[in-house]
Order: sequence, then C-alpha cells, then structure tokens
Amino acid sequence: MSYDANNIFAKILRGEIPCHKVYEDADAIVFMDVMPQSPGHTLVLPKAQSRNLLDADPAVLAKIIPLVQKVAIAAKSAFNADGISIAQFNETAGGQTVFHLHFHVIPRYEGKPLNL
Ligand code: DGP
Repeated sequence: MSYDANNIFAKILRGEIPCHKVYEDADAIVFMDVMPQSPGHTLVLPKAQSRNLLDADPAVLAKIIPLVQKVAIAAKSAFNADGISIAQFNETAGGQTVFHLHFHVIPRYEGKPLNL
C-alpha cells in the first residue's frame, strides 16, 4: 500500500486542519488525540511520509522512538498517571484508521481498562 497525502494527519502536518499541538521540531509533531482513551492521550508523528510502521524508514524510527519516550515520561508526570501505554496500529485489519505513521501515548490508571 502506498502513502496517501490526503490522509488527515498529512493535512494537519500541512497546516490545513487545526490540532492541539504540544510539541514540534524539524522531524516530528505531537498533538492531542481528538478521541482520547484517557486524559492526556497524545499522538507522536514523524513528519516523513510513511503509511505505518511497515513501510517506515528505520532511520525515521530511530529518531521517533526517543521522542515517544520523552512524551511518555512527560505525560505520566503531567497527568499523574500510574502507567503509560504505547499503541501503534498497522493497516485496517491491524486497527489503523489514519494512514500516516503515528504512536499513541496513553496515560493509564490502576483499574481503568482501555477500549482500543
Ligand atoms: P489509529 O489510526 O487507529 O491509530 O487512530 C487514529 C487516531 O487519530 C484516533 O485515535 C483518532 C485520532 N484522530 C482522527 N482524526 C483526528 C483529527 O482530525 N485530529 C486529531 N487530533 N486526532 C484525530
């Protein structure tokens, strides 16, 4: 499957659609998920065009994972969470709905299951 530049995250990256941005640098952006699984649920995206993990450049992955870690640590502290889940889905059968690579960073609380 190829990259479709009309996906909603590509539009956010081009500034065509607004988002609640919490971080941005030359390679990546982090914004709030519009359908949060818990307070503080963010999405971490490399700016490079890849549909998902399956077609991603390993060099892009090498840069994005440390950012996922930083966001996870910050979110755990800021939202006083008991834990953090990282979720990442690939293709429709794998649960993916937006086809630009992204990582969910989801604050978690004891006794509160997710509905992914
Ligand atoms: P998935 O592709 O299944 O990993 O999930 C995509 C996530 O993106 C889902 O949790 C909802 C979120 N989402 C969908 N459309 C928008 C949007 O326009 N803005 C933001 N901030 N999040 C979106």
